[in-house]
Amino acid sequence: MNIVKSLLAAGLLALVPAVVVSHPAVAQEAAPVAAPAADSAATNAAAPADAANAAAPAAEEKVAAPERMKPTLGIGMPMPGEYKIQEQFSPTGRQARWIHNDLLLPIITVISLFVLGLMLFIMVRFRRAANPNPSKTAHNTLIEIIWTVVPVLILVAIAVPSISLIAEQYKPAPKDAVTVKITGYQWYWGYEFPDQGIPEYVSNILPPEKALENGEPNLLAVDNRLVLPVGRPIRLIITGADVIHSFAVPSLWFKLDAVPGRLNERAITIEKPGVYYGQCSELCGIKHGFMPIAIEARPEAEWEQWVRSQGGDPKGKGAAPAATAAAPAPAAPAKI
Ligand SMILES: [Cu+2]
Repeated sequence: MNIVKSLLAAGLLALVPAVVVSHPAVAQEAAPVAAPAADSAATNAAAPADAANAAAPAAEEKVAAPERMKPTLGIGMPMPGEYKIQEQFSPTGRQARWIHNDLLLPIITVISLFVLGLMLFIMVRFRRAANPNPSKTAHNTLIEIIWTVVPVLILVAIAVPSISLIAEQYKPAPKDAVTVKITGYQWYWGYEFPDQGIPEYVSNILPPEKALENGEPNLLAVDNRLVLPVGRPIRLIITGADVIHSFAVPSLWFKLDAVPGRLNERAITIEKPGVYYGQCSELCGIKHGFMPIAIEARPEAEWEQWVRSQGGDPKGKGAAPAATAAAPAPAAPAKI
C-alpha cells in the first residue's frame, strides 16, 4: 500500500513543473518580448487605432480614429529605376537635397569634365610624335597660386552650407514639441507618446496580399503606423530593446541608430500631410529587411482626433502610461 502511495506522490510531483510552466500567466512572463508582436499580428486586419485602445481607461466617450490615409505613388517611397534622392518633406531635407543636387553634383561634374579634358589634351598635344623635345619647366608661380586658391574657394563654398546643415540637424526640439519614443525590437517597432498618455503600441509589417489590397508598397506597409502632426516640431527619442537597429525615413531626412541602453534624439518637422515610408537601416538579424516604418503625417486637428481615439490627451503633459495601465480606475476608491 505504501509503495502505491509513494508512487502516486512521485507522479504528482513530476507533474507540478509541467503544470506551472503551461500556466498562461507564467508563460507570458517567460516571453514578454514576443507578446506584443503576437498581439499586434492578431489585430492586423483592424484599424490602426486598436493597438492602444485596449489600455484606454475612459471607454465612455470613444472617439473614432480618422480613416487610414492612402499613400501617393512616388511620394515618400522609392520608385523602380530611381537613383536620385527622394523628394523631401522637411526643412533639413530640402536643404540637404539642394546641397546634393544643386551644389555638389554641378561642382563634381565640372571638375571631372575639366580633369578629363586636360588629360585628353595632354595626351594628344604632348605625345612623343607631336612634341619630341619636352619642356624642362619645373615651376610656374601663377599656375601654382591658381591651383591652390581655386580648390580652397570650392571647399569653402561646399563647407558653409554643409556645416549649417549639420548644425540644423543637431538643433534640439523646442519645449512644445510632440515627443515620440521609438523602440526597435527584433523585428518590429514600438511607438509611444508619453506626454499624450498613449502607451507603446507595436508596428508590424503587413503581408504582401494585405499591402496590395490597401494599395500600399509591399515590404514597406505596416499595420499600425506612426501618426504625427504636420507643421509641428516633433522630438524623436530612439532606442533599441535587443540589438542595434536604425530608424530611417529617406523622404524626411533622418536616420538614427536605435542602440540598446542609449537614447538618441532628433527633431523633425513634417511640412506636408502624407504617408512616408522607411526601413530599419542597421543589420539586426534574420528579419532585418522585414521591419519597415510608415509615418502618417496628418493636419493638427486630425492628429488630435487620432490621439483621442487612442485614449490619449492631445494637450496632455506627462500622463504616465504605465501608471494608467496599472490603475485603470483611480476615481473608484473615492466613490466608496
Ligand atoms: Cu532592425
